[in-house]
Amino acid sequence: MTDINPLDVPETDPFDVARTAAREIAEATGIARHDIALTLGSGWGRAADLIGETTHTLDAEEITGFSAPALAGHAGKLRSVLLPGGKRALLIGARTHYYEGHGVRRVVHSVRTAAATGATTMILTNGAGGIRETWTPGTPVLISDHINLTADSPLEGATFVDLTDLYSRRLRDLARTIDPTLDEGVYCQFRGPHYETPAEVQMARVIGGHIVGMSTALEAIAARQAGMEVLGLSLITNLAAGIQTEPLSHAEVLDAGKSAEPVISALLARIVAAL
Ligand code: 8IG
Repeated sequence: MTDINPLDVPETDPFDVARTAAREIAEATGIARHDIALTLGSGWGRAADLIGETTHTLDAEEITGFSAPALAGHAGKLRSVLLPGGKRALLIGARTHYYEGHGVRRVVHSVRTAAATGATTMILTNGAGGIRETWTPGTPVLISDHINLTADSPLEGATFVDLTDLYSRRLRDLARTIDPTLDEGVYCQFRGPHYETPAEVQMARVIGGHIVGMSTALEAIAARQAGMEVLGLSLITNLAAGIQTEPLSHAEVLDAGKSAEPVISALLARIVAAL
């Protein structure tokens, strides 16, 4: 671990950095290969304890390319978890958001590292705002597709990657065998960190969005580039600005996440067990 993050050096290959990080994870855990990776966003953290037996917990900062957590409540830990069926999951509790301004390489480093550990399934979870009035705070929703409003991409150069069925239909169907009431919608990634104006939420609605958030779309693109199958889940912690009449507060968002956490974490654990 040096002071300079190698991802910030333009001539460094970010995939080399991810391979180095994966090697360090393998050395620190003694686990040569992980099968599944999960990024646990706000509201989903409790799933870490329900999915299986955590055999190793690492400080993400100790691993090449990862940064210190920007936000209290976003624990910067990586865990290796033994699933009941014998598979290995890498739990990423160390999300770097685009709004932190460290560049998109750092945003997707955890996904690329997960792929380099061998993971072929990437489960991306987040807390987000809902545009559909029927989604009360605490509702988990499957991501069916996304609209990337960051005007950025994790792909560099002339790298043309198809994003059809990015959020795997197979995995969405599998999730609905666990909870048939799961609804789904299109996730709009805004840059943040401000929440949207009500006018921006109306724009998102008109262009086909149902969920507004500040993560996940860029990560999903990187996961697809790495050849992983992606499952996306949003916890609706608030109705988006203007859909709900009261102003949004980060405290309320955290509260909604806390009360929904046991239910959605149990749901996620059952989905992982069915993979
Ligand atoms: I939690 O309403 C959460 N994250 N962009 N908008 C955006 N991100 C969010 C929101 C929201 N709620």
